[in-house]
Amino acid sequence: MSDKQYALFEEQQKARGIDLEKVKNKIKGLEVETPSWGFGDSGTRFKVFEQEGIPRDPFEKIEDAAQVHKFTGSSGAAAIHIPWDKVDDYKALKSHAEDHGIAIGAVNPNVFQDDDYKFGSITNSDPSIRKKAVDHLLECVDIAKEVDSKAISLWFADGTNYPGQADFRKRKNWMHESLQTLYNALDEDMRMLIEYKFFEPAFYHTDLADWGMAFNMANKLGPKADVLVDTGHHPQAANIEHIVAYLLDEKKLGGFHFNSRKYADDDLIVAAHNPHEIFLIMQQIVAAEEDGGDPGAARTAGNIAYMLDQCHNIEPKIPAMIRSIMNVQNLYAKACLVNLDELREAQEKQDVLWAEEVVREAYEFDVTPLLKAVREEMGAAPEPMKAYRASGYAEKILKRGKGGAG
Ligand code: AOS
Ligand code: ZN
Ligand code: ZN
Ligand code: ZN
Repeated sequence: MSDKQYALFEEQQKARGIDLEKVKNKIKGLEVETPSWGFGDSGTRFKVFEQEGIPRDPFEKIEDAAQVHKFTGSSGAAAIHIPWDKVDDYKALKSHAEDHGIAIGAVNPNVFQDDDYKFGSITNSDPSIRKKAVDHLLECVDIAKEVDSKAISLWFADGTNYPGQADFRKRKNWMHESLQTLYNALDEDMRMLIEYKFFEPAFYHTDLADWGMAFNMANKLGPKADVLVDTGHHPQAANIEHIVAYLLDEKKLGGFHFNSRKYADDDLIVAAHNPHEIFLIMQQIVAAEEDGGDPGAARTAGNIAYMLDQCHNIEPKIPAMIRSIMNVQNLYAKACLVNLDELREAQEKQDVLWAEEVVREAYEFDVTPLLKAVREEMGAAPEPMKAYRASGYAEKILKRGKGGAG
């Protein structure tokens, strides 16, 4: 049955001038990292509901992340968060990941959970606290080198709650100084991804509030620094695909934290609420990839670190990750179906409705047969959610009990 559906789909796309083999290869090349912290117990400031079967340590988090890869074939790395994932032997963690068929992805320093960081970490007016934070960043670079990760992923809670509380300009300079120290410690083939967020936990100002500030910082630091776009970190109605296109053109788009939100930084399953937005983001990426020959050409998909950053506080973690990966693939696949020649022509003719239609047409295709075919060819499960459900893994991990790692 699936063969028949795929044959029909193939015929339909051929007639539109779409090279499906190329599309398939692009989808196969799309890797989305899972966050180790997304497998632990998490919640809101009101309640953390403990689930049964939560990993008890970083090793078990890696095992769960490997399940996501096993069924989707597209999530070959898991990002770690230090000290949440602190272990005595990082080499052992790396080989544990490899034994389970995945790699360690981005290393995320944590400079927001100690009491010392109440008034900031790398922007704190107290030099000894800035030093403590920078030392932790440097420790994370060492860890990255040990686990052979090429990316340090940075998010800072630093900010203030009240006007007058601190000096914005001083803090900006402390931020630069601290990040420069981190930058200098990176090997040539490593990079740092700078994430921005406009509010929370600070509610008046955040030191890296938007993409412009992160971009400026990354530019000042140099080629090893890029911007990380978390889809939940913008004011409502921000045009994220425009930001993405801008950063692509500047060759400063380092990666993504994918999630969806309705109100704030809700960290829900990606595309649960914003499928069209993710599609339009992907469309900008695909278009930039295809413009590869131009001087303003974007990075290829392989150089963008696609990551999930989600907090599943009521749903089981592993299938929520699988669903998220499937949603990203679905929307990327649709983006690959935009007929770019037609789009260019419509744009040149300034035909507003035609251009809009060319983009919309791709979004409206059902890409299920295509994704099933791709997964089959990759040796993954054609229907990952069903396959995971049938695998018995969810039942097997119940023996871990409650009270797993946070
Ligand atoms: C926080 O809002 C950021 O999205 C971080 O990327 C991430 O969620 C955090 O580092 C994990 O707590
Ligand atoms: Zn994030
Ligand atoms: Zn988020
Ligand atoms: Zn966030």
